[in-house]
Amino acid sequence: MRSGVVTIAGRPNVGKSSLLNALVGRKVSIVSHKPQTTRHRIQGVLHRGEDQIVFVDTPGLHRLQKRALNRAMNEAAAGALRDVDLVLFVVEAGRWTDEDQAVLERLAGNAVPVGLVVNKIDRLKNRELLLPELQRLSAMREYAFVVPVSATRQENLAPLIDEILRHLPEGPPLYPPGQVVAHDDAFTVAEIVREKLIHHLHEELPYALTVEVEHYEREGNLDRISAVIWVEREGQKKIVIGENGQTLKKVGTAARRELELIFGRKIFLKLWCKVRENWSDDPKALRRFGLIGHD
Ligand SMILES: Nc1nc2c(ncn2[C@@H]2O[C@H](COP(=O)(O)OP(=O)(O)OP(=O)(O)O)[C@@H](O)[C@H]2O)c(=O)[nH]1
Ligand SMILES: [Mg+2]
Repeated sequence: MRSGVVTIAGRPNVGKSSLLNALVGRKVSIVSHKPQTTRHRIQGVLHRGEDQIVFVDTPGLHRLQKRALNRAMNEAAAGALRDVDLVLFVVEAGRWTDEDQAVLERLAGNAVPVGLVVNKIDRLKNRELLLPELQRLSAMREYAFVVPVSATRQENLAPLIDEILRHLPEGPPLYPPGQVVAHDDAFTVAEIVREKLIHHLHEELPYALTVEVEHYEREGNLDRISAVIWVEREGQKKIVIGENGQTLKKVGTAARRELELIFGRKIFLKLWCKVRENWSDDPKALRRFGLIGHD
C-alpha cells in the first residue's frame, strides 16, 4: 500500500491544472488559456486500488512580481515544493522559456525528487522531434523520471501514474476512499465563477478580479448562493456587468450550469460586482479573500 503527496509545479500555462484534472478524472482545478489562472494550492486525490496519490496543483511560478497577489501566488507555489514526496515539474513540449529555466533553478536547491512531465505533446507537428527533446531536457538535471504526456488528450497518463507510485513511500491512505477534493463547495463556486469570467472577459481584466462567496444556504436539493465579483476600478465594473447586464448574466448562467453538473443539485446563483480599489496589492484584502495566509 503506497501513499504520498505530489506537487505539480511549473511556469504559468504549461497545463498543470489540466494535468491534475486528467489524473484524478474530474475537474478539481479551473483551467484557462490565460497564464496565472490558478491562485491557490489545490489538492486532488487519485485512488488506485489501495494506493493513493494526493496531488497538489499550484499557481504557475512567474517572475514578474508587481503586485502582492503575484508574490502570494509564488509563495503558495514555492511552499508546496517542500515537505512532499515528489515534485512533478511540468513543461510544454517544444517550448522552453526563461521562466522554465527559473523554475529549474529553484528546484535545484530542493531536496525532494523531481519527475519531469513534458505536456502538450499533441501539439508537436513532428513527433520525431520528441525523442531528441526528451534527451535534451533529461540532461539538465537528475530526474526521477521523464514522461511525455498530453493532459487534454489523456495520452500516456498510465505510465506517469506508475512512475509516480514507484516513488511514493509505503503507508496508509491520507484521505478516505472516494474523496477526491479537499476544498469546500464555496471554494468550488468561487473558482468556477472566476473561470467563466476569465472565459468571457478579455485582456487584463481577469487579473483585476476575484470572487468571494457571501452566502451559501442549502435547502433540500437547492443551493442558494450569492457571490461578489471584486474589481479594482469603476470602469472594470462596467465591463464585468456589460450592456444591460448581459455579460454578468452569461457568466452566471455558465457557472450555474457547470455547478449543477458538479454538485448534482439545483443552484440558484446571484452575482454582484463591487469595487475595492487596488485589492490585488493590498495584503489586508488578500487575506480576506483567502489569497494569503491560507496555510
Ligand atoms: N494542446 C494542449 N493544450 C493543453 C494541454 N494541457 C493543457 N492545455 C491548455 O493549456 C492552457 C493552460 O492550461 P492550464 O491547465 O490552465 O495551465 P496551468 O499550468 O494550470 O496554468 P496556471 O494555472 O496559469 O499556472 C489551457 O488552454 C489548456 O487547455 C495539452 O496536453 N495539450
Ligand atoms: Mg493552473
